[in-house]
Amino acid sequence: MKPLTKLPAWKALTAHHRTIKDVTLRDLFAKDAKRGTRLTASAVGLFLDYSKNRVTDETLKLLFQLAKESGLKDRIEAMFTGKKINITEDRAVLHVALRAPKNAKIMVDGKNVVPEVHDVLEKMGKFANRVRSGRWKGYTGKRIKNVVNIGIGGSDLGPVMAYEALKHYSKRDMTFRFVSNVDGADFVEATQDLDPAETLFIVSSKTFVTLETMTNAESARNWLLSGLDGNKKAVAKHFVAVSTNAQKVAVFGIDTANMFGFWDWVGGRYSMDSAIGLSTMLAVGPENFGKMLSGFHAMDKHFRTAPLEKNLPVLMGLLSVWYSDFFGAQTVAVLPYEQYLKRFPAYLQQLTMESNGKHVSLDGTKVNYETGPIYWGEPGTNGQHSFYQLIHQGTRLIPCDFLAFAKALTPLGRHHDILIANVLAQTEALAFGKTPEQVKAEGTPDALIPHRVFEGNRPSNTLLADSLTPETLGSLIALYEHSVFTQGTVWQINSFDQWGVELGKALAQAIIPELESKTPPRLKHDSSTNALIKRYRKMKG
Ligand code: G6Q
Repeated sequence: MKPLTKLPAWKALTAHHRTIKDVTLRDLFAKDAKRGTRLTASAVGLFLDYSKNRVTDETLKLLFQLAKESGLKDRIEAMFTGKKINITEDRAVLHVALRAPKNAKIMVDGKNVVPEVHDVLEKMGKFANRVRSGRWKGYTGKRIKNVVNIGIGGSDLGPVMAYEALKHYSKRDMTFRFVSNVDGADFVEATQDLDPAETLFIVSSKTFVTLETMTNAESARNWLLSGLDGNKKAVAKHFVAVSTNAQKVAVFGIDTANMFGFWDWVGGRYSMDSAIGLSTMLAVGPENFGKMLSGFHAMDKHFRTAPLEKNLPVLMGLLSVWYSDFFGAQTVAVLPYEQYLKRFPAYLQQLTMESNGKHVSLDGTKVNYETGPIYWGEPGTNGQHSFYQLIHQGTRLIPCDFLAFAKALTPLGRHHDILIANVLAQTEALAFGKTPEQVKAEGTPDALIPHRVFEGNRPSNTLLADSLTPETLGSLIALYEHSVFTQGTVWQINSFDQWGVELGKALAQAIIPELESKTPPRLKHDSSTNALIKRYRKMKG
């Protein structure tokens, strides 16, 4: 594979950018009355309007050409057929197998992995039904009313996002909490009003060695035992595990009969529809969980089979490359106009930035172009009253993804029309702005005109779906997963490892004993770290 910047399409895009960088969306729309309906695509219930992007037909042609020259179709096939595309960890990347139908066949090392996936789903379903119906009893015979998921990173962000997103479908007489941070406040606040006799902990950890999760799991066990007269037998009734490491699970004291497994070909941030989603299933039931998986699968099929020009993840991924590498955009804002998606931007931050925050290409050479942009966002309309100012009138270009649903899950008077009017108004204002002439015509004093001008030409995507169902949620997440894949493929990076989180972990392990030691430790860090350690030791007393 040629380096990215040597590909003909890249060179052509560089030249093309010079001709288009000053073209405005106002002009593009004025010249093409059909632009707003033409530059759209839809699949599996998601409608994408990408007309308010700074692209022409030529731009799109070149971006598709770039995808072709990057071997995107082959890479997609390599992922879906279980090739070990995570080359730094020598692993297949098969989150798509987690939502494949029972009769599908996906081979890893000569073995079809789909039956195992469905075995685990079935086991999860039986367990979820027992807990939800009250047949699974706690140690004292009380039914389980509270579920606390303990996990971090990929073992937390997906579950908490999905719980919030699907709360409308959840069992309201049960309480769900999520503990991730090693900051004790997280555990204490999550459990302070819970009765141990009615509480089930799910310890979710692929490796079962993660410092934060194991520290929280220990505290959970102590909390449970001190609330249940210290009888260790209680652990089996109040703890289950989601892990790939049966040995460590057994050492912790959890009956491996109550362990739900997954596989090394599921990356943490791609694991929410594996057993890591057990808390989601407990909340919304196996049937809704299945519907969510079918939504994921529908998008998988679309990504694998649709032509590039109509392929939603490809379109969104290529647009992100266009802004990151040619317009120098540093970030992408994701703005859901749906309160239930309040944790969606946080979830996407891990998915996108852990996947594509890489500085070397697959062959280990340092890249000479920008890779993964910073993803961020908050639900609308709240963001409008805080950071949108900078998007509208700041000096930076911030491409935005607006997400909206035609039907509210909780209709309330005029709320939904008002909400949707706002999302449409924002995309319109960003694209077309307000000229000095328009501002003047409103009677604005001359001195104030520059302050009240909106330059416009701020690009956005609008994603519209019918309503936030489990299926739609699945499709939406898969859309972003595959957009990330498209971007990573163009950038020739490995989107599936995360070595960048290792160094800090290792250094923390060295510092813990230095903070805890009774006698002053011999410190060998830099002068800043040494001084901070000394200061902390003194301050904590
Ligand atoms: C995700 C990462 C990371 C991981 C956590 C938790 O892709 O691998 O966020 O999910 O570090 O790991 P464990 O599940 O092993 O505890």
